[in-house]
Amino acid sequence: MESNKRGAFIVFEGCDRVGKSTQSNQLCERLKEKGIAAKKINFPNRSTIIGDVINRFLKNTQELSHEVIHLLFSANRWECMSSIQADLLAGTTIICDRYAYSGVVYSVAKGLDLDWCWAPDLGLLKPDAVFYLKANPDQLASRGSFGNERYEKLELQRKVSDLFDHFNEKESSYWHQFDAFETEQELHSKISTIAENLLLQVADKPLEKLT
Ligand code: 2DT
Ligand code: MG
Repeated sequence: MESNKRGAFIVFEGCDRVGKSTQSNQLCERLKEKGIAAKKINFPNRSTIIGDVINRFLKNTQELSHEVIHLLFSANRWECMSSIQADLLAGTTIICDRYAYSGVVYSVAKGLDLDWCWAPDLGLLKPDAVFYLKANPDQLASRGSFGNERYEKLELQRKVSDLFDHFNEKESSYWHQFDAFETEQELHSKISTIAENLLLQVADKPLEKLT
C-alpha cells in the first residue's frame, strides 16, 4: 500500500559552536538507523553559485553590504525550497542546520531592521520544530577560540544570542530550547524523543509557510 505520510521539517538554531552540527548529524543518523528516511542539510548551502559568494563573504575575501548579503542568504534558501518540499512530500524527514532565523538574527545584530530582514523569507516552508541550543556566548569561549570566519566574534555572538532568545519566546509554539552545556548524550536523547514524537504528529498535516 502506498503511504502518503510526509516527513518532518526540523531546524537547529543557535550561536556558533553550540553543537548544532553534532546534534543534527546524530539525530539524522539515529533516524536512519531506525529505518526512517532522513536527510541532513545546512544553510548556508555553500555548494550553489549563491552559496559560493556567501562562502567568500564569510571567509572575508569578498565585501558585500549588509543588505546584499542578507538577501543572498535568503535567496540561498529559496533556491533549495523546491527540493526540500519534494523530499518532505516523498516522506523524507529534513534535518536542517540553521534557517531563516539565523538569517534575521545575524543581520539584525549588525543593525538592520527586523521587519525588513524577515520579509524576503516570508513564504518559505515553515519548520515543524526548531531545536534551539542555547548557551551564554561568554561561557562558550571556554570551548576554545573561534575560527576565522566573519561572524565568529564575541561581541556579535552576544547580540545574536539575545535575538535568538527573542525568537524563542515569540515562537514558543514550535521552538524547543535546550541547554547546550548538557552532555552530548543527554542532549541527543532529549532531542530524539521530541523528534520521534513529532514525526508521528506531522505525518498527515499539510506543510505550512513562514508568515
Ligand atoms: P555556519 O557556521 O553554520 O556555516 O554559518 N548566517 C547563516 C547568516 O548570517 N545568515 C543566514 O541566513 C544563515 C543561514 C551564521 C555561517 C555563518 O552564517 C551566518 C554563521
Ligand atoms: Mg560557523
